[in-house]
Amino acid sequence: MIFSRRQLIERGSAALLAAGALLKTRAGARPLGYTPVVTPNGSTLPWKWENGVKVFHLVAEPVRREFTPGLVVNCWGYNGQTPGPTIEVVEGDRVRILVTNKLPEKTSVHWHGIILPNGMDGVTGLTQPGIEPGETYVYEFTVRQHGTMMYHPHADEMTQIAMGMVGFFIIHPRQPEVRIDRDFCIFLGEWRIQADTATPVAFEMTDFNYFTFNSKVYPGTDPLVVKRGQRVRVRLANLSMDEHPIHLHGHTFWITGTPGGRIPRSAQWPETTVAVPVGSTRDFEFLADNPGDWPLHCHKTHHTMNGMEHDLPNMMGVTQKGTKAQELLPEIMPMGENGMDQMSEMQAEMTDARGKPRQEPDPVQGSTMTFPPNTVPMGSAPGPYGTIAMGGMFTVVKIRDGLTSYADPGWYKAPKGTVSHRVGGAARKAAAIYTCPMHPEVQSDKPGQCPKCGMQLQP
Ligand SMILES: [Cu+2]
Repeated sequence: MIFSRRQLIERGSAALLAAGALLKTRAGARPLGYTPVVTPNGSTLPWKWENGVKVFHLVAEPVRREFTPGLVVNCWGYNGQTPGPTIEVVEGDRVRILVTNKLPEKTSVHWHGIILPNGMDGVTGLTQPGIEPGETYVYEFTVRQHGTMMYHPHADEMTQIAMGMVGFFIIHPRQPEVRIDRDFCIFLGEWRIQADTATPVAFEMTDFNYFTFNSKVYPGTDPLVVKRGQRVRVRLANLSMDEHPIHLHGHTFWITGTPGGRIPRSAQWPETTVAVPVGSTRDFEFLADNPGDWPLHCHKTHHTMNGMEHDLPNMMGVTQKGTKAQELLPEIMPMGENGMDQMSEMQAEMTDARGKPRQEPDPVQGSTMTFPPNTVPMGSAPGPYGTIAMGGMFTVVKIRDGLTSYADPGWYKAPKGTVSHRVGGAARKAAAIYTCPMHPEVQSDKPGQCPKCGMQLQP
């Protein structure tokens, strides 16, 4: 029997189908040829081969996302997540992406940064009709470039992006220039969520109060766990309303990529902070040769705080007892008299060991202070040396010797003699007056608890 070339190919694929379940469900069944990207607090979208095409399925839908223990937010996203799962392909791949709309309004998906036929660009009204609730549309194109791209709706953009509808579209080069051991991607986001509510104010333009890495705020953000000596890439994407300068401690990195692809080596530059412009992505790479717990965070200081309100009087250096604010809002503490530290220490007392805010009184600690529902501290995470007064866009890159897994290894144990420590006398405490942060009229010359609310008195 003689087969034509075409028949052979068809027979070949039929034979493959028999054993096909494996290939279809496990995309990793053939060698990937790249280090898969890790999406902290997220995942990668599975795909299946169909006659040489990588087929993906995105479902646009409402999503409930716990930004950190104690704060659950009504978002919109894809496949139960915000950001949507990361799409990961290789330069030259033919991709088909089915998009099903389970939102209450029409949507579309724009493949941000990708060069494709005009009709696949996903702009509602311009290049296609909107995908109505209940409908499924198909996008298909061949990727002819590499880089860190994004996907997002081009339909009611203000609402849908503000509600969390963003995702990474990573295209690996066919022939990588460097070998990367750990490749992370982090989507930057900002939200306005009023105290005691769970739905973001989608029309907020400037005054955001939660700033997220992959729709999580610290301490809810996963650490980036790395073995000493590994080459690390971090890909950052920004579809928020502000630029975010993301800073890494303990290392110099090189800015190596944009949605336009890899920056030629001669044009890469060393940095410690990378400004990620709105509507773009930035990749940076470094050699993880310095073990420790190294912060990776936005350097806009308000972007590492949770639930901050700004429409308040300046209380810095002001005795709060007897002020109008105290009179009008007896339960609200606008800001510590000596800075915010007082506030984080106070809020730390109101959280459990995991940094989760207490919504019930704590009889053990004797405190009756609790957080309003669905509200978290501005920054009061438990750290190895006390309270870490950070929230928002903050995580820790944990670089270690001798790791056998990428599970959180706990806090860094610094070698003896390498930690900053006190020299000279003890802290000023002699003439301290102890007051209740919530009831400044309560004053004592020794530590204790406020008879009104049970809070620990502060010096
Ligand atoms: Cu920022």
